[in-house]
Amino acid sequence: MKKIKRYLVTSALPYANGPVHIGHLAGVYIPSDIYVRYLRLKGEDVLSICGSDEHGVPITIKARQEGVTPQDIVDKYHNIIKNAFKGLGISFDIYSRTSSPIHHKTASDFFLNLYNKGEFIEQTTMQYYDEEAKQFLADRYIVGTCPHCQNDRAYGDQCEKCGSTLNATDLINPKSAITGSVPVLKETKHWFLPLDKHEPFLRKWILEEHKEWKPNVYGQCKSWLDLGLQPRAVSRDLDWGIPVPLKGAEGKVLYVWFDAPIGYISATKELTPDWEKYWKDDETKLVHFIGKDNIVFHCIVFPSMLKAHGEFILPDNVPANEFLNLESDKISTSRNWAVWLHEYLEEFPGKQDVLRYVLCANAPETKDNDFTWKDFQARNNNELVAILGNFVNRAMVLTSKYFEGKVPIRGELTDYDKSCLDEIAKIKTALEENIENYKFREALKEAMNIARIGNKYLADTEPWKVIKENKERVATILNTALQITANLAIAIEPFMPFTAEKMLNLLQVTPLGWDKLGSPVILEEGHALGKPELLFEKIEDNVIEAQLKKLEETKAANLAKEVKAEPQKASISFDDFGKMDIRVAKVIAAEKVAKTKKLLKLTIDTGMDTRTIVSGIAEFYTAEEMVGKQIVILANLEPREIKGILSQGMILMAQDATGKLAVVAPEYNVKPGSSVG
Ligand code: B3M
Ligand code: ZN
Repeated sequence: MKKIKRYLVTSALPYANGPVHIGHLAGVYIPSDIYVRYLRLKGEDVLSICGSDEHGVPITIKARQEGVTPQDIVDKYHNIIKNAFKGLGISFDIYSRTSSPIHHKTASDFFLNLYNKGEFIEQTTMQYYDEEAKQFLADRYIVGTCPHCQNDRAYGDQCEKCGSTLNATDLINPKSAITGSVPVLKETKHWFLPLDKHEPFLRKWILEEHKEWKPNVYGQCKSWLDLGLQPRAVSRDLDWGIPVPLKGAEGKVLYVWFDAPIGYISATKELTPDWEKYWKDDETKLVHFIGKDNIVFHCIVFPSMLKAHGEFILPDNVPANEFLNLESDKISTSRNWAVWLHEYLEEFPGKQDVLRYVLCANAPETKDNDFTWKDFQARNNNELVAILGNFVNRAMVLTSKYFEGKVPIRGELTDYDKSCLDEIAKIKTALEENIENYKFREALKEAMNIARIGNKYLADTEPWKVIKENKERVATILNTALQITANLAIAIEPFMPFTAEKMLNLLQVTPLGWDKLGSPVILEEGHALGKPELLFEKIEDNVIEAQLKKLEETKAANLAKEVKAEPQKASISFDDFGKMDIRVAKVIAAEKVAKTKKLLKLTIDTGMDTRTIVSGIAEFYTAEEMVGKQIVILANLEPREIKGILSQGMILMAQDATGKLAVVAPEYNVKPGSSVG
């Protein structure tokens, strides 16, 4: 076994084209933060590296949609993401970005190093080109009809309707998403990393030497390797990214997946002049935390790049997680189906650890998992409040009540007291083993077991009863309970740093190192504690309902977007149109029609007369809202009786795909009776 002197821990660089959501957190950032906090507590030399991934086509698309520059987009999201991570206590040593000059230089040099060694091959391929926009089109910039399901909004790389992976040339009727024109195929030259050449090395390194990798990671690597690797382009025709540093390569940039992992190196460089120690010394353990869609890049492509370069170490492990779903649906940025971290922090102030706890307890470590708000509430109320918070609070309150808030004399421990404290020493070993093997859910369970032991200890020893006859024994009990509390404060720090800090405050001690965990004597007799305070509070039903309602609204909005407009009706003559008397009117009075849900009775001024119209809009407008509004009516519609009321005409309303109604009105007030046509 190789000796480990230091750790370099990287977390996937989030794309700066949207904020971070719970799926990212559960998959990557919470596990990596638990790991590095644990190592720091143990006094290890560790660097935690992350930053924004600011290149790639999706960012240019987003910029075009919003009518701003790609730099505007990445500036906006880089800051949102960076602040949100900080708010959740994700303790990166650096959160850098790939648009920084240091990264551009590092990535450029890396490319040149490989180029000069002849590690690339050059290939000319045919690529779609937009003659109007005078640019090559990335696959995402080509839309057309999917050859498999006939969806007419498929992209050049994928059909989102049927999920098939496509080549741009597979699309029927391809069109440029930039100008709408029909693209032409044109020759273009690119540089390729011949992964096939590195295959023998990769097979040995992964399949033989890293059998300990998680089955999902190992399995994915094996199937890639078994299929046989192909050369992969490391450049693109695009105007956003790091220019290919060669003559004659104008208009070409490094492919985002070539430059992004180099971002880990640039960020380390930016952080410390000692960066080479972390990247080039065999005694460094390099670990990449990523989501499952990044496995091939971190296990196959980046290691091939590092190997080709020759000076760098390779990752020791790549503990990728599976995906987290939200209320049984795939999390999706474009469909806004997510719980966004920056919104959570605003809506649940002071509850960072609740989210950290729930996402770790429910992390998709071995299979996809589901986040539900009900589970979030249940874990908070039944676990954090009822187990952790309850134990700590009882230990604190009883000490304050019987011993003026001072750690009481330890006295003689019974066998039972000793066995409880021994349990905690065992938990320490289990915790370490789990964390070091990237089993964070199990590790968290172990940490919580300390609180479970504490609760059971108090329930079994019943100090509130014993106090009547034997205060000395109660001193021993509470001393033991407080030692358990101190142990708990250490054990939960990697998972719930905010709570750990509060607990240190309650106990009035400075941070305790990991080596103290398992010790039966952490707090000294007579040591004065702080005032008891609750660590967690119950989350009520209405809070959860509000979150569920928000998701319902997202669903409705998505549905409205997806439903296409009704096809056009048969043509009518100009005469037919002329027969309709459409004019502006004003609502003078309105009331709900008794015993109906949908109907309002409106009294309106038509400029010609005052009349009554019954309209089915009560689900969308109240009677009060309607009074005073200008509306547009079809005045000469045959009168008819509705619920015993004679309705003379019809109000014109717009109706969207979900059935929602909106009143149609002139842009500014006009005289009632004005004709419309
Ligand atoms: N930005 C992909 C992602 O967020 C990518 C990770 C880069 S890590 C070098 O899924
Ligand atoms: Zn399709």
